[in-house]
Amino acid sequence: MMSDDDGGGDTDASLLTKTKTKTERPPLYKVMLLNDDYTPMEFVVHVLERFFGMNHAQAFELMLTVHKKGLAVVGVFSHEIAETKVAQVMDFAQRNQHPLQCTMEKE
Ligand code: TYC
Repeated sequence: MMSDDDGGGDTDASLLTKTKTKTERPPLYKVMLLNDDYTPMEFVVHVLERFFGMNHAQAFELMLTVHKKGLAVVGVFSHEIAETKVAQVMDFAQRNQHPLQCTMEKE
């Protein structure tokens, strides 16, 4: 007989695991630029324009922030995009023989 069924569907905790209904957003990563004593300011400005879509004024301002504070977040992205940005900046700096460092960190 079905007399002890509460009619509520999948409610027997001893047999079923609750279905996860929350949609978790993927983690975001901060991409940061680090200051150094050798990379020319104009090169950093160019990097910010080229890889982070900034206009000249925005790029110049952020470059100065890194120069004065030691580092700054230049953007927040998904893991894959952040990795690509870091690789592009590091490759471009290396090819131009500048010690510019770019890193990523989970937000
Ligand atoms: N400090 C460098 C200079 O005086 C400029 C610079 C800015 C370098 C930002 C790196 O991420 C950086 N030439």
